[in-house]
Amino acid sequence: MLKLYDYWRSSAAYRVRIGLNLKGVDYESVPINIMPGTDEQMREPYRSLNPQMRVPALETEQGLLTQSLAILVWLDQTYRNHPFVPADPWESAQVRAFALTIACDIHPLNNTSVLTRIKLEFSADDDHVGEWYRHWIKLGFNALEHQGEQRAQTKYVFGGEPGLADIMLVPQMANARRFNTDLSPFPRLVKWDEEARKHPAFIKAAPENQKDAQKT
Ligand SMILES: N[C@@H](CCC(=O)N[C@@H](CS)C(=O)NCC(=O)O)C(=O)O
Repeated sequence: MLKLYDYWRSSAAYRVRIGLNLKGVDYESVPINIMPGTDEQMREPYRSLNPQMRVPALETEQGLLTQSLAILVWLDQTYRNHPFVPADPWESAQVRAFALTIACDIHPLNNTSVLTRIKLEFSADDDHVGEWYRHWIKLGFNALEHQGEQRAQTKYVFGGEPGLADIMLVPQMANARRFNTDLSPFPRLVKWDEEARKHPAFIKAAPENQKDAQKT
């Protein structure tokens, strides 16, 4: 069985949990506590297993996979039911652009290690950290909301079934709510997120429904 090195509050791991559930693939979740101060991702035995020292990582029959987007592509190519991206090259590029805005332009700037560094090395207090966090979300969400306005209204981000864009959006919206981001300028994103969170694959993947939730 696949083994997912996971953390309930990790939005990157949340993406992979949704992907696994949409494909209907059984997996074992192995929690790695990344809370600052505990930092299991930086300690043995996880550090040797995944020198990147981040979650998620997926243990497969062929070896360990890291990076949530690479894992999602592998899942999509390995399990052909419920495709995550459309077959059409133009449409699939739109979906990937949406996903990469979150994966490359928002998430890396708001990662735990980045927040810890601006606190410890640059004396940012909690208010500054919150401002920093919300700043990058607002910039990225502005682009996604504006691009969404150019398209017809759809149930999910790119059509009638949830795909890669929804897999990326829902965890990022959870982060945005956690840091009290004003989401009123992003009505389409809010609507898509609300819709996706009713889907069983997304419910099962939700942070509060993980075995390590709130205990750590
Ligand atoms: N680009 C990576 C990001 C992985 C990542 O940064 N995960 C965070 C949790 S969401 C983490 O493990 N952080 C630990 C740290 O920053 O020390 C991916 O998409 O998998």
